[in-house]
Amino acid sequence: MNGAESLVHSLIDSGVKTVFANPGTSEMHFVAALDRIPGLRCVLCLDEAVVTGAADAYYRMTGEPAATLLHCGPGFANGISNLHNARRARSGVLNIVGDQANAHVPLDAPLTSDVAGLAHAVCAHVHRSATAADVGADAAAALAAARRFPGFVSTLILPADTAWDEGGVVATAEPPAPAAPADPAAIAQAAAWLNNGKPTMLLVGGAAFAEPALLTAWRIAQGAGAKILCERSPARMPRGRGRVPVERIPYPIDLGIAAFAGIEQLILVNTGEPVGFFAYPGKPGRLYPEGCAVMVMSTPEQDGPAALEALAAKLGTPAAPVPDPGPRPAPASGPVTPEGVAQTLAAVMPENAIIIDEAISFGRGFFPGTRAAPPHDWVMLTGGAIGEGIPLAVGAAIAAPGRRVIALQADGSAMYSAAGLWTQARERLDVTTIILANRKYAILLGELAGVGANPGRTALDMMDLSNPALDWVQLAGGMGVPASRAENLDELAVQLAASLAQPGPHLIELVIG
Ligand SMILES: Cc1ncc(C[n+]2csc(CCOP(=O)(O)OP(=O)(O)O)c2C)c(N)n1
Repeated sequence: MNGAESLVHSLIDSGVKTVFANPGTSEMHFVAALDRIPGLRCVLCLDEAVVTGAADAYYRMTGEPAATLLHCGPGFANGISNLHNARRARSGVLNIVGDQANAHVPLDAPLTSDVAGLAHAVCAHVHRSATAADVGADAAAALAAARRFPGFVSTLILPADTAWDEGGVVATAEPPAPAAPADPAAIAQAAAWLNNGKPTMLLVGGAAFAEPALLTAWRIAQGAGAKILCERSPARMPRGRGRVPVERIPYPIDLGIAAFAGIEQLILVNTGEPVGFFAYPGKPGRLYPEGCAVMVMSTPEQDGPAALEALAAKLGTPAAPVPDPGPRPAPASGPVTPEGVAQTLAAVMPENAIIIDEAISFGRGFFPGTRAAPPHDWVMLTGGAIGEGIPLAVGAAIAAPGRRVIALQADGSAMYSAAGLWTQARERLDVTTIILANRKYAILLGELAGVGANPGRTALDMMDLSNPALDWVQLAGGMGVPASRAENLDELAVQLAASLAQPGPHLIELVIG
């Protein structure tokens, strides 16, 4: 058995099921081993940002790391922005990066680069195999690192000789340890704060989004008369009918600060301190008021759901029904507005849909309008590195067959990883992408004003995508994804319903005037 074969056997024996891949010469023995040893679904992606974004979504939907196959430092670097997003989502991802054979590194051939240096920027675990005999155990260790609660990005660098040399030894990853419990003293302190009558907020994130933890958090807040908010960009949040109406920290700095106004005590549950997405001249970096007391009830690495249960028990919080969001709306009609898109979405999305949200500025109002939709999961861009929506849709559809994926996709962000549409077509994935075609970097126009910069012609041109206008119907069609264009909400409703009734991918270019 060579090193590559030991790697494939070790992955399969350790429970890995899926590889998102963009291979090169140094990975040929690994690719050949994938061929010989059945058991892994291999998904070809035509850009590494698609590979890594798909792996991120796969973890968010299954709680199990997928493997990625990346080519040398440059291939890894192409995928780094979505590994950054995966790190922010606390997703477990196992990267396998082929590299120059160990003896070839000193010759400084063209693709030789500092893979480990690049990997350390986004990974919790980085290891380079020394010999074929090490590869199996190294893979098992890297996988165990990716699975550590709540999930980490992990990289195994596989020099070509360690793949082709004989002497591979199969190894199996140790199962992950359960999440560490929160400190009982922290839970007691949170209970005391919620009982002392001061204005208090629960800020919830990460693992505490899992049902029923979010319901428990909401019940606690209702019972104690506290406010509740969730982190700005949830990795995955259960939403729709029967789910609790928890709002996100707003993106614009002034709204973010306003959301915390008057709060004197802030309790963090599986999330960090709330801070501005960026610094703005003359504005605070932290969103909560000066003098507000802050405590960590559970860190993102601790068992937030159990901590919330313990807190509810300590407080004697009664069960509370989830508020009725009212009747499911009918599809909206007329000119395109964010509220209208949300209404149409709520009207036509199927039960148990997965919503991918890289809607950027246009999507800020989508939460309230989708409360009366059937139960669904909402998956967001977590790390602010745009260009993950289309890859997330790929990974979610592969992770959750039978569930419809609807991607709300801003046009500028879509261009970074549009190649993912090809994988959607090739794998016949049930994904409907709605391109929000405002033909500009609208969010940056707001940011220009926000930082107090001068909006001259050159600056405005840097945010204009209308010259030439992108033709998404042709772009999608050229990659095998059937597409249509909607100019108003009536056309959106018809095209969306038609796409949901058919298997396979579809793209709707929604023109925003
Ligand atoms: C990887 C990366 N590159 C650049 C940026 C800076 N950036 C933030 S938003 C944005 C434009 C987004 O435009 P679009 O996706 O069309 O959404 P809209 O602003 O129109 O809502 C850019 C370029 C970023 N956040 N991440």
